Amino acid sequence: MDIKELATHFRAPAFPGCYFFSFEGIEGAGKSTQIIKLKEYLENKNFRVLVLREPGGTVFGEKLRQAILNSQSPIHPVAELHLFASSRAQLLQEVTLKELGVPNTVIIYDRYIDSTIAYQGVARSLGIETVMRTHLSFPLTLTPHLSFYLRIPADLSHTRQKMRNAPKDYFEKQGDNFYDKLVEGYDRAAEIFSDRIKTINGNQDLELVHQDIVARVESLLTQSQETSDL
Ligand code: T5A
Repeated sequence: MDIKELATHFRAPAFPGCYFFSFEGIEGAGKSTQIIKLKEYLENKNFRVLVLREPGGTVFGEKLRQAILNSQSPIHPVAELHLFASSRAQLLQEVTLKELGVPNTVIIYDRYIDSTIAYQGVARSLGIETVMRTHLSFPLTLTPHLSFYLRIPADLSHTRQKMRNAPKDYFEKQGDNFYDKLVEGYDRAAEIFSDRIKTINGNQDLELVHQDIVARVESLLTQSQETSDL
């Protein structure tokens, strides 16, 4: 099976009137900032919005998050891959699938499988195919309806990280080359999942970023409405 064929095994959950979105990008791309703005926008349209983060979102997932991001010693890339996939499977099963059964719900993930493709698949050199194969069992085959990849260059990530002035976590300690590979990894993911992943310029005023995201969301909502009217 090649990558294109592997990609056909992944699909969005079918809960009419409910949506699953994810935000992607390197550190400082603006994911958390834009998630807050999109949540508010959708709540004003009377959606029930839940924000979940990866790794994390469940008691088990938060333990994994602490173990990875606070690690003082190197973690083998294969171990990283399986730890992130474990947190993801638990979150999908314990929270996401249940909550999407409640009408009018939108689930927003702060990072999902495209992070694993970029970080473990490309930057850690495990290969995109390896990451996709690890996700072939349900519920890991579920994908968001739309993923917003906030694209910024590596040097802007460093500038924004410095401005935040917080202690560096496990991945933030990696060098420039690592961040260039992450951008390459996300670009590859956006090519493979071109219907789902929307690349947004994250290096513009945050209101303009928000407007680009809202335009994509509105287009999906209109399309879903037209389909349900048929
Ligand atoms: N990971 C995760 C993997 O390796 N594999 C996986 O499968 C998964 C799921 C998680 C780490 O785990 C790794 C990747 C990560 O290293 P995290 O803390 O969840 O870490 O994620 P981070 O990316 O580290 O979160 P950040 O807070 O750094 O980035 P955000 O959320 O993208 O950025 P945000 O919104 O906090 O903004 C950063 C700063 O920039 C400003 C904001 O005000 C803020 O100060 N900003 C802008 N400034 C100007 N213009 C704009 N348009 C701006 N947008 C934001």
